[in-house]
Amino acid sequence: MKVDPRFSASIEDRDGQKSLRFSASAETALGEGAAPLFEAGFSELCELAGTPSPAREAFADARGRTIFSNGWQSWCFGGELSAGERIPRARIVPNINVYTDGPGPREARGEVLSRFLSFVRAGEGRLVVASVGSPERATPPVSFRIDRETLGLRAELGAEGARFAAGELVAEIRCFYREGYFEAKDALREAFGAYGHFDRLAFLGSSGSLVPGGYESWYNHYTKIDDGIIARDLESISSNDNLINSYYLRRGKPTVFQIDDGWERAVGRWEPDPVKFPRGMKAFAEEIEAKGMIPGIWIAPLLATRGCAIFRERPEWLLRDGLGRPVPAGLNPGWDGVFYCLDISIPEVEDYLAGIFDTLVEDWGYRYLKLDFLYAGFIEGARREGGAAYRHYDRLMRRLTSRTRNSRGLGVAYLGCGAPLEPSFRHFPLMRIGADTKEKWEDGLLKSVVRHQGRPAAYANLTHTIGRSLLDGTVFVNDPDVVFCRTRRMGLSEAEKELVALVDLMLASQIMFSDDPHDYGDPEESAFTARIVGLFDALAGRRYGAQRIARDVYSIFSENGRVRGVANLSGKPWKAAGYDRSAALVLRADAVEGALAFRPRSISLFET
Ligand code: 9PG
Repeated sequence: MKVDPRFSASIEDRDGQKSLRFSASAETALGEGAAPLFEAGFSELCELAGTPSPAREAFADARGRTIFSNGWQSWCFGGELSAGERIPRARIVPNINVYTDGPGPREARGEVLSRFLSFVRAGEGRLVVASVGSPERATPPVSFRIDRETLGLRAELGAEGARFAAGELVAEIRCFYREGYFEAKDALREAFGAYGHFDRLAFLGSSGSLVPGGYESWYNHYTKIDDGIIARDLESISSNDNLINSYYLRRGKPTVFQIDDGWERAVGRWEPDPVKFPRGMKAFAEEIEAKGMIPGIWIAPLLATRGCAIFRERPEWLLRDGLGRPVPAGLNPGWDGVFYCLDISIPEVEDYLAGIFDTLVEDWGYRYLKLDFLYAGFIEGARREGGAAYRHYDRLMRRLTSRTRNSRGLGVAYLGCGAPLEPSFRHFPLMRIGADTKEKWEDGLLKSVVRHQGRPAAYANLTHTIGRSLLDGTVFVNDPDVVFCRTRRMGLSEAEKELVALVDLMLASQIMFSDDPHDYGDPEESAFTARIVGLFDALAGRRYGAQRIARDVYSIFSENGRVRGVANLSGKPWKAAGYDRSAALVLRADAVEGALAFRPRSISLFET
């Protein structure tokens, strides 16, 4: 192992894993760009992790192995890549890359860039590396660069502008080999066990099977919400057999009712839109609470659009480049086009945001806060107070999420979205781990022309939800985004909706929907909803895993081995033998020559 001379390394055994601890050799200031941390050959890593020799041989076959690539933030790709597969960078619309690029150089040809953690898998064997940092003090985000041919590893820190005292811990990396999906998962959970960060979500679900659920307004009304629409959805959610009422409310499970983007005057001006919400937002929180639900609200605290007051009144709060120009933080046709962000190194910005959170939680009564577009905290720019972005981000997010109970003693939860994964997990155990679901399978323009990996589309969403399932219950309580039961304003087929619902239940930990409960009740929707509730009941209470079998095809399995199946996200049937039709819980497959052909864009499950 080659360690950068600025750092010294020690290796210890912890939880049956190797813990590589790196600290600053002397007082150190990091300049521009990513700082190399260490390099190791694959055989060294295998040695460290105690990899048995048959597994090493299996890893040596480049076509039989996959490498896990974990993108920087929630909407980025996360999943296993085979030889030759790459995640494209967006083109034509450069501001799309602002969403997905993290700190440091882009992925080079011949390497897989994975943030925070990665693994190489051959068969059931996984060699895992994960940056666990320290619960005491935030450490910089770590990027792993894995040579696709040799599997050699380079790790680097995203800590531009950071200063470390002599002896200060800069990274703790865990390295282990495990055979089996659940074995790897358990080891990952132990690696992050010291954080105890799931405790703060206990009020959202009975411990053990923590599955928050509820309604959110985005994937139906989008920004076109108002007092009347929300009031109607709130009124109807408990009055018919819609999914949330059937599976959560009537059963007395904690249920969220969350108002999404569209309530605010402008993104960056966090006051109720006086035309759409003339009564303000407090009344809703009270009404939601009175109906026995947890009031939720969306906010993108770090953003500023041209239409918001900050832009005119506090121009000095905007993040600027070296020439003093505001730095674009992305592009959203639904708002003002290009938007900008705040300089979170400025203490007054922090106080201002903390004041807004006081209002949301204490004055208005919201208890489920969806903090969106958090990647903006890491955008490159000339921060007024200097220093490393990760420290400013950590300080600010710690403060904004510090209230875990309101003054009435009721629990408060925070959902991270569009958030840099490693810097966020300690503050946001509840985390969006993929692109938006969207009520259509694919977005042709964003996929093929722009090549946006985080495009809202069911296909991208499912790929990420399956791909990041190992992180669910270990690093995060994975929010897979919404499921759909509705038939109106719907571009997904019944089999696609079923695929989304079952993947979300089995491989992630939150079930939200955006259907209009007011509209509920056409026979197709009612029958589908009842069937999904039945399947949720039949499948609940077990742990599930998923593993890539081929491009866009995954095997699904329960820990006890009784449930097995195939999720086929590809556009072609997938043929496989060894499944018994008569044992099907869900069958979207046709018999062919002694095997089954699993239909495109569907899931089939069997129980023995
Ligand atoms: C509100 C929405 C919803 C949604 C969030 C987020 O990469 N993109 O182009 C992109 C744009 C918007 C977006 C996600 C990705 O949606 O995930 O749940 O809250 O904001 O504006």
